[in-house]
Amino acid sequence: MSVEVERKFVCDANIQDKLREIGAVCVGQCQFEDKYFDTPAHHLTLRDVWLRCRQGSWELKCPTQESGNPELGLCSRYREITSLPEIIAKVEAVIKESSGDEKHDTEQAEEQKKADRYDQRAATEMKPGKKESGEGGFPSWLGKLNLLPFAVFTTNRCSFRLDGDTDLGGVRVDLDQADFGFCIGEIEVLVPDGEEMHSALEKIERTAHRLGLSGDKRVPGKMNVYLQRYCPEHFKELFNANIL
Ligand code: V4E
Repeated sequence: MSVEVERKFVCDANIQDKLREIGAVCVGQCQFEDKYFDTPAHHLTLRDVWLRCRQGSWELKCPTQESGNPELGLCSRYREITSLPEIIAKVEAVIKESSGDEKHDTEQAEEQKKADRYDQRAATEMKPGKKESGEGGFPSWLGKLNLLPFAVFTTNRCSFRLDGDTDLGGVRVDLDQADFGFCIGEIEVLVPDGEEMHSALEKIERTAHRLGLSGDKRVPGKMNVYLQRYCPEHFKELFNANIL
């Protein structure tokens, strides 16, 4: 398990030239589809927990204890889980914890209505017979946990590494172009779980400085913009809960 520390930035037209000027090397381009899942009542995203299937591989991003640490500044920090049994166990625990043991009947009925609407939407939106990981459509654990897709988009990514530069080893810069017409850059360092993040934050800061990034505000990511455009109610809920 590793922890991803990253800072997003708005890219201008010269970003690739600037990256090369500071010694970054393009290590490849790829395209991937992300499909994000949650319960109809948004038990996961309201806890800042993000479950996605990227090109058939499951990934879960969870906040760490330090996610609210002011030292993070413009950076964010998430634990990434990629082992499916661990993902299922964590998702189950988060849903259980956030739905609580007791629910009023009206609340349950409302949730069921939402689930039915969600089911109908998923049934019409998802292509029948499309493979997710096993044979024939969605894996059964998704159904058991009442998880349905709420966002699907494709990203074209160009990745750079700064490994040649001794003081910036391990820094990766991704330039993402999402298919809904949104571009974003990310400076990212992976830190083994349990290790301190101070040097990762310093490397990110130095890279941002060398790239001439001057903004002092957090930059919205792909999901932020996607939800704002296509799922405004979900976005409002997360915004009001200070998640986005
Ligand atoms: C953690 C999170 C989400 C999951 C997607 O994370 P992100 O790093 O934005 O996506 P991507 O495609 O770059 O993943 P990678 O390839 O790097 O693994 S969606 C929303 N969040 C929360 C969040 C937040 N609150 N603030 C910021 C700046 N980013 C993400």
